[in-house]
Amino acid sequence: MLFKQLFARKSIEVLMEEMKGDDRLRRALGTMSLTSLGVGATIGAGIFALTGRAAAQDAGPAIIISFIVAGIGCALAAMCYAELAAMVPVAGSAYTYAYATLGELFAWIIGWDLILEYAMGCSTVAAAWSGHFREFLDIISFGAIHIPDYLMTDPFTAARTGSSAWFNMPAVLIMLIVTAVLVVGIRESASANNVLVVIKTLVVLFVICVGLGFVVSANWTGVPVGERLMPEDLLIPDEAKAIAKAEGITDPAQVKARVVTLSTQVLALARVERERDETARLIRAGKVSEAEGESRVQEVAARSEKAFPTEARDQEAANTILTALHEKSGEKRAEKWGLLGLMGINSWLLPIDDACRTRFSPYGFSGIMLGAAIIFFAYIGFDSISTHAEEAVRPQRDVPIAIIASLAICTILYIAVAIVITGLVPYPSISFDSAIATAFRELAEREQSPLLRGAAVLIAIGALAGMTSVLLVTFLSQARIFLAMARDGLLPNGIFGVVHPRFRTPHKATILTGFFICLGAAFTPIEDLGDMVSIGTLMAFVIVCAAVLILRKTRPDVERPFRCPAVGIIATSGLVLNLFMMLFLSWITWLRLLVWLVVGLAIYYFYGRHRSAFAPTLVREIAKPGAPRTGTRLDEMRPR
Ligand code: ALA
Repeated sequence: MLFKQLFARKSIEVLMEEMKGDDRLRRALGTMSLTSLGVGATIGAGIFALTGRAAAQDAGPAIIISFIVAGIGCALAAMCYAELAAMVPVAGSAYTYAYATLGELFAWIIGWDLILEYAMGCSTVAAAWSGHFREFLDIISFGAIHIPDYLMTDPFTAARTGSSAWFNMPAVLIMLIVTAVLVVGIRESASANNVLVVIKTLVVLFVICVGLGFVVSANWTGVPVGERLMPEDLLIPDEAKAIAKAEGITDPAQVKARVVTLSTQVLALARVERERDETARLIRAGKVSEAEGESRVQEVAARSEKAFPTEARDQEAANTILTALHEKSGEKRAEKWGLLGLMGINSWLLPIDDACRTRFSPYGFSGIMLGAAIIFFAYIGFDSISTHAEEAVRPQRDVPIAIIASLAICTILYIAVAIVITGLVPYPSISFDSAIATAFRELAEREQSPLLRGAAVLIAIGALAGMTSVLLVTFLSQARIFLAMARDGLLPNGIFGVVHPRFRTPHKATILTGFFICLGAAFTPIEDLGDMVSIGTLMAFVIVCAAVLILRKTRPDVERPFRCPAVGIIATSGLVLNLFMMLFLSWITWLRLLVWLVVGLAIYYFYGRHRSAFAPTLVREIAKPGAPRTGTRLDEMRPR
């Protein structure tokens, strides 16, 4: 019986029947509002914050290609989303599609997985919001207002850089505000969202237009490969801290200063060494002459020599750290290969990397793919339109158009921003936390230009507005999915299905979810959160592509107002490309995904399967004389 329930599918007819109830959401959103929702949920932390890290340490200027790759993965999935959203235009998104195609167990898995995309996505965006808030205060107060470091980040990130911290306070504050707004109700918030979307889109256009005037082409193709950041560089602060301790330094400020000095010196030495290794490889491969190789090494030495250690004590310390880095580099570099490293596939890909390593793509093919997997986060959100299908005026027409339009707008803007940011700043120096705002602030300082300073303020405001709208729409989408799951009995209806009598919002679910989002934002490193969100969403996209293929076979009869063109090619390529991007994420991210899914399955086993509308007890009740007809709304079948 259980087996039957696990694969029980909610028929499309039942889904459509459910749409007719009185308690459905009001249909008020047209194509423009839906597209605006999509853009609202998409442009945010990914482009304003995560792009910096991925460009600096994963892909280099080739992050531009990473954006194209991730954009293609999303476009393929978007076509599949569009077909399903037009066919099954009810709230719940991929969760509902999975219920209709793959059965209850998969529906639960995807619903649980979507929590990673939406709720954990909010934590990530809130953490990035915090970095921009500090940048904003810094610029407008000329450095006078400064939130202490220990209230700006989570303890784990602080520990990685040799300091300590309590929690990320601004991230918690913005989440508390967003939660309060959503509890009181922004059901009619389309216009507020439109305003935020206009602000952020204008700011992004402004960045592109103004930034293009200041790009230096040498930043795309002139930074020596030896200057790239390597995974083992992350170990430098810890090693430097250990040396400071061994030197008897105890005062935290002095430890920090020593860590900064040693880190700069070690990086300068490591760069020359890496350029030497790289040119030796190229000489062996016959790609450059000995003389050309030597001049490349000299070029890097000249760029770095200012930072070389001069005192004997510093030289000894730097050499100790360099030796430790050499010892651990193999292990750290393998980690970067993600699951591919664990499977040993990196040994095939390494030669490909070497062959296509240039100053434009210093991290090779794997860097481009890893960059794509990370900045994939920036594209997340266009699919949240499908969670609002129930509120669309003409869902079968508007939802597919809005999904494709918002993705197209974001893709074009992202590629342009990537071109600008990597042209403004040499990639190893791009800020990890607030790439665009910091680049403009530094530009303003260099050019001594009040106008550019004003531009930096504008960008910080645009980034804050942008991320706030992502938080609002994403959190709202999470509530929609919980609502759909509660309606089906897979989550407690008393919490996730109830609506506040006055505010008409799912207040209990919002407060509970807001609490967990705050915890995530306060105490978890932003890159770990971002990677979890990316892997969760990629998995959702893979399932959606699979669902379209399955449904074409099992239900060819159902009307499809939008048909994904060349479905065999598009859905299959979407499935493969998104799966391939997943493989580049670290094994620890995979492990976390696995743990997350196991916890989800346990909840389904102990709770959901007993409460679902397909639970055997309920099915028996339905079969009794006088019970509701099969095919009536599932809500009516469930005991109240
Ligand atoms: N795509 C959204 C962002 O970048 C989640 O903030």
